[in-house]
Amino acid sequence: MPDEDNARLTLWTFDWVPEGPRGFVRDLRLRWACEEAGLHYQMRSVPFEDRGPDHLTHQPFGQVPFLTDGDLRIFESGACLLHLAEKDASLMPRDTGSRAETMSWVVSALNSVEMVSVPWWFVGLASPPENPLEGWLRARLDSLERVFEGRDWLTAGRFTAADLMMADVLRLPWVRAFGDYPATDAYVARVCDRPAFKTAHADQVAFFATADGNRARRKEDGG
Ligand SMILES: N[C@@H](CCC(=O)N[C@@H](CS)C(=O)NCC(=O)O)C(=O)O
Repeated sequence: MPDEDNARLTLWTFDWVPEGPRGFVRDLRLRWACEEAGLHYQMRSVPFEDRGPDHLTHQPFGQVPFLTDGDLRIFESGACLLHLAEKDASLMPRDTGSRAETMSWVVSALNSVEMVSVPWWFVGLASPPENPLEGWLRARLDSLERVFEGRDWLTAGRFTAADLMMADVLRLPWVRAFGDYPATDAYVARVCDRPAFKTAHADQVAFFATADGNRARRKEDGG
């Protein structure tokens, strides 16, 4: 939960983004994890338009999210999520086998699914007659469909950080629209129906809406 007074955990995002990505900026993964685990955190932002040296010392690619936890600095949403997950068994099971599975699925969401879905989407923006990455994405989504036909959650028989990351990668509307995947659709709907996701999503949308207001006021003031 956001807590300006007691949080040593700070999640960083941009001070503003255009309307399209709102609700999808990857700081949502970290907000969501904190909400699931009841961790106190505060939000801080770096300029979207002017990515300065201080930002680059936290995130070498000038991206978000990153976090600070006391003196500790972590970047990459996967690394940040794993750090947060270690704080609470609701996100990271304590038994060795389930921990290993949870970590495997978190990394696979990023390195086997998002690693394909993002380039596929990017190539598609140019509307080529055929997207050469379509077969690659289809193979990944077909495999996942078979997984979700057999279980409600990726590991441990319950929600973990693995589901958070996988659902966040899969919930993008253009990924959902890619094909007919009923078991995956049901999985994504199940994971995103969690109150913690809804809070994190609403908070992010509100954060950027406030940023719009602040921008408009600065413009009025001639800033
Ligand atoms: N692999 C990075 C990707 C981060 C990323 O793409 N962040 C987007 C916002 S969701 C961003 O900063 N975009 C601006 C840019 O790439 O310049 C992670 O998972 O943290």
